[in-house]
Amino acid sequence: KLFNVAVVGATGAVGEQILRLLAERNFPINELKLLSSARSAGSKLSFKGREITLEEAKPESFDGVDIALFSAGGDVSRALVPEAIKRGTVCVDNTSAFRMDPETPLVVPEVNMDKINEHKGVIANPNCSTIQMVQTLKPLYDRYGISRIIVSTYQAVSGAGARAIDEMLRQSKEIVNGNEVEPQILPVGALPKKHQIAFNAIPQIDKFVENGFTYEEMKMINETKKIMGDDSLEVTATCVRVPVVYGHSESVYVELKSDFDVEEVKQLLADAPGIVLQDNPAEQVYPLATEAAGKLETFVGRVRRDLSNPRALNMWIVSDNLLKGAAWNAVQIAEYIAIEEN
Ligand code: 11C
Repeated sequence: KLFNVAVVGATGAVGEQILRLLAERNFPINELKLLSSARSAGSKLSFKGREITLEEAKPESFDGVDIALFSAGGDVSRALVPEAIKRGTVCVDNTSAFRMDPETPLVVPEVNMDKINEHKGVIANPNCSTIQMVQTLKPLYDRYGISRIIVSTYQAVSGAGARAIDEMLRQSKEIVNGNEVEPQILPVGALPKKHQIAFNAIPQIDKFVENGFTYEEMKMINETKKIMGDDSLEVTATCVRVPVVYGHSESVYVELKSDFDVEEVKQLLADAPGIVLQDNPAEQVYPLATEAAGKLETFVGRVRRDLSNPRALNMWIVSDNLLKGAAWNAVQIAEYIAIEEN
C-alpha cells in the first residue's frame, strides 16, 4: 500500500531532514502534502526532483491523509493533531505537546517499539537529548537494571532552530573581527534576556520551572521514566547549550542494580541496534559531535567504571539531534506504522 503523507512544518530544521529521509528511504508515498504556516504557504520545496507547493496547515488539510509528521511547534500540534485524528490520520508528533499524556505512546523504536500499537491517533517523538540517552542505556537496563542516572548535556544550537545556528555563526565572526555582539535569540527566544552563545556555554535550555530545573531538564527526567516504563528510576539532569552546530553530547553517570564487567558492557553497547561504540582511549577514539553530525546512529565511548561507586559507569553519548534526536526517530516510527498496515 502507498500512503498519503503530510509533513507539517516542512520548512523547519527538522522538517527539512524528515523530507530528506522520506526520499532517501523510499517511504511508500502516494501523495505528499507539505503543510506550513500561512507565511510560508505558496513557496515550493523539491522532493525526489519534483516541486511541491506548500499549503497552509488547516484542519481540512488532513482529509484523506494517512500519516502526518508534525514538527511545527507545540501550539500547532495542540491545534491540529486532534483535527487530523478526527479525520483518521495517524500522527507522529515531534513536539512536547502530547509526550506526557498517559494515552499517548512516547516511542524510541530501539527501546519500546511495541508501544506504537497502543496509539489512539498520535505517537509522540521524545526530546532529542532524551532519545540518544535512553537508546544507549536500554541494553544496560535490560541486562543489569538501572537505579540512577545523572546526566549533563552539551547541546548544539540547531536544537533551538535554524535562526539559532545563524546567530551562533554570526556572533563568532563578529567577535573574531573584534566587534560587539547583541544576542537576539538564545537562550530562549520567548524570554526578554539573551546571552552570547559564541565562545560560551549557557546553562539554560528552555524556560525555568519553579523547582529550579529547566523544562529541557524536566523533559529528560520525565520522558526517560516514561519511555523505560519505570517510575522508580532516579534521574537528574543539567542541560547546557554550547557553540556546536549539530550533535548533542552527554556525560552520563549511571548506577546499575547488579555487578558488571566493563568489557561486557562495551560488547552489549556495540551489539545494540543503532549504537556505535567508539571507545579506544589509547588511540584517542571517542564520539565527537563533528563526526556524529549527519549520521543516523548514536555514538558512545569513554565507557569506564566509576571510581567512587563500583556499581556505576560513566560514558559519553553523542548523536545528531536533528536526526536520531528528531527526524530519524519520527521516520522510524512512520516506517513501523506503514509496515504494520501493509
Ligand atoms: C533543544 N532539545 O536542544 C531542544 C529542542 O521538546 O522537542 C527540542 C525540543 C523538543 O533546544
